[in-house]
Amino acid sequence: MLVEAHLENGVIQDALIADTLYRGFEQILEGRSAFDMPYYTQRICGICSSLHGVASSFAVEQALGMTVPPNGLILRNLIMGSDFLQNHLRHFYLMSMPDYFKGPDIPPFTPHLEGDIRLTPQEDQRLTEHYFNSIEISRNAHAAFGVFGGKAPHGHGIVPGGCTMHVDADKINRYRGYLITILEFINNVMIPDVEFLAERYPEYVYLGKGNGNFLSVGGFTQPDGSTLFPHGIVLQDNHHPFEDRFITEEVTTAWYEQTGPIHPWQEKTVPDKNQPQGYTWIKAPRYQGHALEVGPLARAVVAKEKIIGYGAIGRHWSRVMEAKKIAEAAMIWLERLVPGAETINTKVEQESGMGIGYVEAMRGSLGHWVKITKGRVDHYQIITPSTWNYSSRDEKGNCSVGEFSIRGLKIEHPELKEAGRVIRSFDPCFSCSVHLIDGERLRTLNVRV
Ligand code: NFE
Repeated sequence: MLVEAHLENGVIQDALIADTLYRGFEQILEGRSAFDMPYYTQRICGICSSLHGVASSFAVEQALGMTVPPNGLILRNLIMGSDFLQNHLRHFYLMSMPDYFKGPDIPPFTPHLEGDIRLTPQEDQRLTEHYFNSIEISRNAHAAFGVFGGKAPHGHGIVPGGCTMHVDADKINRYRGYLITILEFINNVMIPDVEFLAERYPEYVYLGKGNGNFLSVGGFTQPDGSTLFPHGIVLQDNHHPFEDRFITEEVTTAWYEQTGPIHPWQEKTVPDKNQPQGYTWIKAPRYQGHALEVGPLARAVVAKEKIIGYGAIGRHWSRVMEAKKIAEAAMIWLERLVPGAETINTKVEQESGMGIGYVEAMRGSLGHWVKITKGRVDHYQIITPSTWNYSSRDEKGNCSVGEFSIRGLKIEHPELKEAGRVIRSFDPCFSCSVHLIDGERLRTLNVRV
């Protein structure tokens, strides 16, 4: 991920945020068996794998007329739930918290990002301990994923038609044992920690807010058809129902063969590194022309739940509270599993069709669109959450929420720490590093994301 920030008098005037890796999964999937989609698409990413597995399963099930038994739906929710929990624990403690406390003088805390640490040495020590405890707890979340998913990441249990794993009392108890440790940690450590940060860094509850437009496509479908996360759109405080037909993607400033704004059914993904206006591999999804924010804060806004602010720590607070909500829901899902009942139904109504799979992933709304002919994939399109949050500029010059959120930010620290704090609050999926190029002094600053 590359962030190019333009500063004047210490204030970010504008920023371009680019992804320098080409994904190419749309081409990889063409011509393959529709039933293999959860296995391929989970490889898009290691931190949100199960969500791609379930989104692709939903899409294939809709295309081929498949029905998932209640146990299968609940098992998938338990797999996705544990995947969310490992993600939220790791993102909060390992990726974001180091922006706000000083760890010991050893890797991975060195080199320290100097400046604006407002904690006492005792408080630094306490958060360092929580940092290491969170690794243990997030490992429990991955172990819970493995109970019903076979392994984590890239679980084998998720398939079109349900989940391959059988349900018995031993597995329920194993999952519950892991979940209890996670819920205790969330309640006793993680929630107090995020509230402590909000208290010590109060302006960051608001700094880095987005453009006021939010999306949730709905997530964690339950056997009665309800979803734990509702779907909807919020445009400047006005709530609207979400409709697939209003989604477009365009590539005006991305490295692809040019098309206008177009729905994913018609879209093609043809890379072209020579596009004169190109600066990134990220396309530009829009909803009725609007760039939208997705993720835990967006889900809370769409659901009309409590939030504490629209800025960087506001996002972290919503993420932590969401972890609690998911862990509590998982306790109930465990009660609803029926040992011995079927978990999968592979009966298909037809061999060809079109299907859409929507899920809420950790970072926000995820969509898969598939056209299948005689059991093989004809066309596949994927829009991931980070594509929404960090899209390229569109034909009207409108930027993503991610670029918008750091405009106007006052910078006092040489490593652009303020911008890093805001960028990381979206939990961007580009692994490794952000490279900040200081144009005046012509040096590149590498900052962990
Ligand atoms: Ni690579 Fe993912 C999530 C998906 S991309 S982490 O959450 O889909 O934003």
